[in-house]
Amino acid sequence: MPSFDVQDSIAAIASPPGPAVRGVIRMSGPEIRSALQACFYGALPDESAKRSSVTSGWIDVEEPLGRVAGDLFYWPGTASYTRQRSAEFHCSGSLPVLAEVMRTLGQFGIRQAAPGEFTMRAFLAGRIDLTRAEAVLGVIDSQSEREMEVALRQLAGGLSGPVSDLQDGLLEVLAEIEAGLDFVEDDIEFISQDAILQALGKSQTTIQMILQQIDQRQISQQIPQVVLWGRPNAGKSCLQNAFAGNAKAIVSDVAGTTRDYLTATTTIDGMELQLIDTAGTLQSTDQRVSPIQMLAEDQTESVTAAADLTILCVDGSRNLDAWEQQQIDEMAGMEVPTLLVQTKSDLPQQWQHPVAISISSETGRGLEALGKAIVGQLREARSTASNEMVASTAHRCFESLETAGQELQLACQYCQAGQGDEIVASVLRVVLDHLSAVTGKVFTDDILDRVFSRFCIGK
Ligand SMILES: Nc1nc2c(ncn2[C@@H]2O[C@H](COP(=O)(O)OP(=O)(O)OP(=O)(O)O)[C@@H](O)[C@H]2O)c(=O)[nH]1
Ligand SMILES: [Mg+2]
Repeated sequence: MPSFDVQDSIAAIASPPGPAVRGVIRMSGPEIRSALQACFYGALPDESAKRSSVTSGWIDVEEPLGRVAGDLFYWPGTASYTRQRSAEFHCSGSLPVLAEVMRTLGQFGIRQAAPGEFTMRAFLAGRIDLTRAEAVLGVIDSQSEREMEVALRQLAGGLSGPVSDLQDGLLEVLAEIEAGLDFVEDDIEFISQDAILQALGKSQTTIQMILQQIDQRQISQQIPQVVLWGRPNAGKSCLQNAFAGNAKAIVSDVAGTTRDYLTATTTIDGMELQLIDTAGTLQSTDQRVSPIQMLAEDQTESVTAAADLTILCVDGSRNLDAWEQQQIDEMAGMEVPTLLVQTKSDLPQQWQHPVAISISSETGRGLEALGKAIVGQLREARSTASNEMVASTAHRCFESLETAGQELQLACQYCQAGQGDEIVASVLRVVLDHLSAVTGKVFTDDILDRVFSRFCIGK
């Protein structure tokens, strides 16, 4: 549990656990200078220096180690991450050595930091807002390149920007309404009813947009889904097996082998994704569609609609049929981005198309290019789905934003009904409070506890 006392001095091993050549001990707080003066042997940088500096020396610890040599990075004033006097001692990465240094610092009044305490100090000092603090955690916690990307984007501003703009806009409206209230007797109107309604309406749209993005984020947080579809016998199952490697799907030259969709998780170019093999589509040319086939095709349609990307597999070794030609013609307008794959390129090819990616699951030819195209498409789709955010931020902010939206709606209604500026102003203050909870301008110990206790020690 993090401590909210920022006046005492803290230290923690900040290098990752496990054997490492270099170890780092991070310190922050007013007392670290006097503690270092007592135990660090080396030229401590001048306290009045404007910038951080590094100096070599050693820290005296108990025998048998005696002394631990290292480099001391020192931030004298408020230029540090926590805006407090801060330092890092870089030395041997051996855990017993680091533990000895921590013990020595403890003897000089520097206590072990709680999880997330450095980041919490940065937050309390106004260096970062809550969504960025959560982004720091997101970066630390990220399990994949994708999660890391989202967290880094949030760290760079993400949600803070739009919410701050929203606050600024509403504060301006509030200020004008309140100014009008002061001069109500002089009959001076600072802002017209129409202008208030327009500003509130605009803010409401922004809130709805952010809420929608949070919702979408929850969907897009899943592993991307890539669906293979096309005619029976096109080579979909072979392609899935070629990528997933574990020959999961049954393949045969009997058309209609796959009746249920099969999911395989695989990693292509560092991106984890789900490759879904579906039952081939008979529709329209074969009138004798069995109930099982119809069910299978319905399933194919629904997984295709929910996919992040689809791959239309078309057999290159035989002529295109009318249905395939139609799908290729309509590809550009499909709701889900679609790649065209020409399969069985090891056999004599019967058709050509400028955007088709030619592959052979048999020989492996073209699979690398297809992999790159898949990952490229998914990355592009993701970068346009802006404002993705760390799950904990989304979870924490959703309620505040939703309430802010409802209160704003109320303010609009009061305004429209001509209920008086006083009541509109009071509701707007409530809206602003809820928005402040998003960025952490208004926070409770409980929120801080929830956010920072999930960090690891040293961060
Ligand atoms: N020569 C060659 N044959 C292939 C290739 N890919 C698939 N095949 C053959 O094509 C036939 C159909 O392959 P599948 O992967 O089962 O086709 P599917 O699209 O899953 O078919 P359904 O499950 O019936 O919809 C099998 O006999 C495969 O061996 C390839 O790259 N080269
Ligand atoms: Mg199949």
